[in-house]
Amino acid sequence: MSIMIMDWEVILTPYKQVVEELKVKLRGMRTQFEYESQHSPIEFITGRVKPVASILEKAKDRQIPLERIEQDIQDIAGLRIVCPFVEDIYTIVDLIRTRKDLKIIDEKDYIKKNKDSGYRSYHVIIEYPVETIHGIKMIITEIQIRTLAMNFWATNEHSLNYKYEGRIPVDIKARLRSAAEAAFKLDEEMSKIRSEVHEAQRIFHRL
Ligand code: 0O2
Ligand code: 0O2
Repeated sequence: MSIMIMDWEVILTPYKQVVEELKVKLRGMRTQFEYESQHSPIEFITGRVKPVASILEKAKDRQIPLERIEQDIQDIAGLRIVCPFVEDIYTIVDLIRTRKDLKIIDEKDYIKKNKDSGYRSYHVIIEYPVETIHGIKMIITEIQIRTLAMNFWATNEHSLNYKYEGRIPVDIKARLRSAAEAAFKLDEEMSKIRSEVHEAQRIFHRL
């Protein structure tokens, strides 16, 4: 039996660097919008490196061998962009697609098709080149893009999952699914109000 000893500090250092670099770069987008546009499609940006215990748990659950962790667990480095409106999410995804400093390797639209839990977000999986003392290392990173309402739901559901150790009772699960729908209706209604107000303003300025 071979025992693999992982030096997590060494493995995770480039991931920490990627999260820090991307936080600066994506927050730069937010600042630019604030100066150049009447509406900023970004409310806030967070990022984290997955804790070692969560990496090991995910690897165990999905039967990922330790030597495949860096390829098969795609959210060791994670960034989150939180937007005011649903349409802002697609504006941000389009902007990410035009960037030359990263390569998109997968996209998951859990907004058009939400997860069974009720979860909604847009996930972009990228490859990002980071300079290390051994040369360039390509790091797989997950960028989650969601509205404030989706984020409110996801953080609450996430902490309930933690509380119930992944076994949320069925009645609570059903209520969470309907809460997710209510959150999405709120998103849709706020978008409608916003576009109607914009239209009214346009007509007013033409008069
Ligand atoms: P919980 O409830 O355990 O998630 P900053 O000062 O903003 O530069 P900071 O404060 O160290 O940096 O971290 P940041 O960027 O504000 O992010 C903090 C919280 O967001 C952490 O939660 C992260 O777990 C969570 N988070 C951010 N981005 C992601 C992501 O892409 N994926 C996941 N899964 N989580 C993310 P807490 O505070 O530890 O609480
Ligand atoms: P944490 O604690 O957030 O770091 P797949 O193999 O594609 O089915 P995978 O690779 O896990 O699954 O990717 P997925 O499901 O597209 O996205 C993974 C991350 O999305 C999760 O990370 C969560 O952050 C978030 N997520 C996905 N589904 C849900 C959900 O139902 N509720 C909430 N609150 N978040 C969700 P982790 O690893 O679960 O953990």
